[in-house]
Amino acid sequence: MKFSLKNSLFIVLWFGFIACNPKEGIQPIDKNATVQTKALLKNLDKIRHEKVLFGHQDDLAYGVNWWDEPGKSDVKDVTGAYPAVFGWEIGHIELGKTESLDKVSFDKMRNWIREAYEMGGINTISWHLDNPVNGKSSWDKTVTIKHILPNGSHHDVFLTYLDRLAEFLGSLKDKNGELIPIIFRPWHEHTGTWFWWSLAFTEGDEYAQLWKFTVEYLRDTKNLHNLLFAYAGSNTNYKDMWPAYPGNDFVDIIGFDDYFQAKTGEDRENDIKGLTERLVFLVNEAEKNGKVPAFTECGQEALVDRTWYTEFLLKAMNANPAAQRIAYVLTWRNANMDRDRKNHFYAPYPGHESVEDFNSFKNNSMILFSDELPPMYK
Ligand code: BMA
Repeated sequence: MKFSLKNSLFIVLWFGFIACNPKEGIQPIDKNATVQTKALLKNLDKIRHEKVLFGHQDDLAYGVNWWDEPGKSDVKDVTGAYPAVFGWEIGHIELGKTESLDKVSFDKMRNWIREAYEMGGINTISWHLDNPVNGKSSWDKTVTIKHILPNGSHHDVFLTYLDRLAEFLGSLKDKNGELIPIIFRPWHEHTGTWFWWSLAFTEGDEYAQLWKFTVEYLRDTKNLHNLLFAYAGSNTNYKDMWPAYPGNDFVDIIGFDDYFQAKTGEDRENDIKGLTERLVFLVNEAEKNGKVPAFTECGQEALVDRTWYTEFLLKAMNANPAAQRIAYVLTWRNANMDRDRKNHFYAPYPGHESVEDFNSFKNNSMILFSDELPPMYK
């Protein structure tokens, strides 16, 4: 092409068009998000139209019959592949402790997060933090949020908690010293009534204020640019998520958490229908707002229903094309039965009766584990 004023004007206009074109793809709420963080959101939004990524909480840290063994994972032991999404829990980071509320060493967790990232996987973090006002656990049910907001009696304690959280999030780096993208999912299940940050213990828009404060503090005060913010209610009163929504400038991913008891016959069918309905609602709302929908926590404790993965979860997703458009589904942790809780596991482990069903789930063409995951950070 000959270089002329007309041509250069054309080039300038063309690049301007690309830069401003909304079709360019979804962008994180953090304009200064790292390149990898931006790519992750874009790729999640792209892949969800064809695939659903499988995730598991604390997968590399422990399993039903093992604790802290390099390379081990219950999911990998039964399917040959690691999950695509790795969930981590950092409750007690706010207290300056070296171990989480589930007794996982934070130093080791940092390494596992790096391991997951370096195999191409996705890390998401939840935070069951203690109550900054009275020192009780997450499951304390007292009015708290208004006391930790700016001008509240315990705002300074809350800032100390956020500082410790930020230090951890900012310490998650790959071998080149670059920050690892994290889907951060604070203040979850607020539509339920079991955590102190529940909507039940707030007035007006206090919850949204807490959410916005958290985002701004981490992003703008602490300059953390490796975070995607996931906003997730619970199946309980899930529609309350929308009146409480902090707004499109403060959320990247929208989801909800949902757990299922083993049931039979019509009750089971109704539960499946209910899940499809909630997923469809979630996906439609997320899409209307230009956000990525995800099934941020789920499972059936101890997999009493041996075909839960294919006959329940997959069936509920396959019942409606909208329900299939979630980016990932994360099942909860496989607690170690000697050191922690017994029968508190959500993925099968070697010898469990649902191994075969779980492998059929993995082999479904819609479901992706780490072995089939395309590059998510480019
Ligand atoms: C809960 C249970 C608890 C755990 C908490 C945070 O749902 O698994 O045992 O302490 O999550 O991981």
